[in-house]
Amino acid sequence: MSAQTTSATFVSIASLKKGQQAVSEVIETGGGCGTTGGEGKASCGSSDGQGDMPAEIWDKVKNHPCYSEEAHHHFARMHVAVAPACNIQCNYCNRKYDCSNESRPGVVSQKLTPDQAVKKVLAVASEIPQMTVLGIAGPGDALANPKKTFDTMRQLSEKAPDIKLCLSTNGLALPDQVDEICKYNIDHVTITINMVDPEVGAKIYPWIFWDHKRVTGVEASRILHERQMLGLEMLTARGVLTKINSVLIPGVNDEHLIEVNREVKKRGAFLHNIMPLISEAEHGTVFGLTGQRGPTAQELKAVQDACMGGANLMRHCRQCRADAVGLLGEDRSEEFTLDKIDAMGEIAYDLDKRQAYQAKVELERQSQHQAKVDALAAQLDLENIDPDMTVLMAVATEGHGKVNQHFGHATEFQIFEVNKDKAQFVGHRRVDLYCQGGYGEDEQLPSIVRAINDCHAVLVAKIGACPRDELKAAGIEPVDEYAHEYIEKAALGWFGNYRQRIANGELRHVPRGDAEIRQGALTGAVEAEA
Ligand code: CLF
Ligand code: SF4
Repeated sequence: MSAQTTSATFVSIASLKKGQQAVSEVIETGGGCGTTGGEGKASCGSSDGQGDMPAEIWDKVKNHPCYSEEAHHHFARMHVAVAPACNIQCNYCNRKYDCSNESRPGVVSQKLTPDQAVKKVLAVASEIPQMTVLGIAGPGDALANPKKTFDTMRQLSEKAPDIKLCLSTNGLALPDQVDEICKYNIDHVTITINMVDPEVGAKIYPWIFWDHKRVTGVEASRILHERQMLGLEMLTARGVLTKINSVLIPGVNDEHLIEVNREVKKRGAFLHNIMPLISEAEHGTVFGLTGQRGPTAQELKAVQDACMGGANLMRHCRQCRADAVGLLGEDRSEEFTLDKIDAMGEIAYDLDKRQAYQAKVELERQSQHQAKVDALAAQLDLENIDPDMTVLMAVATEGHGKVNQHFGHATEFQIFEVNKDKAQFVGHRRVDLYCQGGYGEDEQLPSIVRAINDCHAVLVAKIGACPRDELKAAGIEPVDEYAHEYIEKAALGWFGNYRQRIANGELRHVPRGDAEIRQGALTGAVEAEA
């Protein structure tokens, strides 16, 4: 039976809770958020600020939108697609498929030479001063294309010294390239690690290209695994911050990712990013064609929650295109095509202007943090209300950490887990655009509801009567009273009011169901542009 057609939940939450205990028992404690990995915080350096993190580490993560959840509301990243080749095959990858409205790894509209890439970075940096990080993430493997990757990095370390350099790799070539990585001050390296057991790996990787030949089966995964672990240990020893990306494939490596989390934590990984498998037949991947499904929202969260206590978790990944530009969750790559960059003429790299802008962003970020602290302090203890009551809330935002987007303009909702002691980002949900050409598209509403069906409320800057009614009918409260407030302040404000209404007998708290993780391109957005 195809995995796509079964409704079975592969991830048993009860069994994962047992796994979590195992993680806590086995892991030796690392040094907080140091280079030796942290303690299962939701996202290192997130909304709790520097905390106990050493200053030199905080300096590396505070403006990196992937390494700090808080930073991702304010700072942008860009990728340059200079690395087309790959040295392994993953069953979830097909780099031939491209759609300009598709957001997932391996997808790219224009491949670049290093010189074109450098020009593009300088152009973007002059237009988007909050762009702080340049990453090379494919469309193949950054380190399977070492000449192109390091030529780009070398030029940028000279011409744009304030931009942090970052790369992403499957790890096969990593041990051979650690010296080059350090030579160009590439402070952030992501390794995709989906298994630590080659038997599991054989279900994900049909082959690798190693020692001038193709190796298949369990042997291929054994070699890949050993190279990944060695590369990770070498980077940790050199003080490079490492993030591990793992693709959650239901029925293949779901519970196994707890062991992956434990092993990478032991070897000094700074962050662990557990992402849902994206799998559609139209992508032409092995998993897409064989009907292997991705996880539901609850299955993803169950594995992530079970890993709390291991390496720090990243939950705000947007599974970016290899040519993405902008804040995570937005994509401005269409504004920076090669012909548009050529039309810009000579590009001036104005470091002072960039630094002045980033200082302003830092102030905004501090006021967001203070607003959250104040909102938490204002939460009341209420009689007859479970002090542990926790809800999920969806938020429409276009950045700056505020509730500042109309319901109809959202192509994703950020998901916050809220109780009286926290308002914490725990994920995002992509949705088709509701408002198309100035009109609400009611056919999109059921899919939007399914995407946020586990939420009690949705915070928006504005919402029309029709979606408002449909959301209410589905048991999700539409909330526009907190338009343009900081997200955590708004979420805690609504939650305090919600608890009060329950205490007054106006409402009954009812748990919500599961939600769908949106697969494939955002078709609504395509139609809107047509
Ligand atoms: Fe790019 Fe990756 Fe660097 Fe970030 S992305 S190379 S660490 S700058 Fe970030 Fe995008 Fe997720 Fe990657 S949201 S896919 S984790
Ligand atoms: Fe595709 Fe990356 Fe896997 Fe290579 S390592 S096959 S580029 S997903």
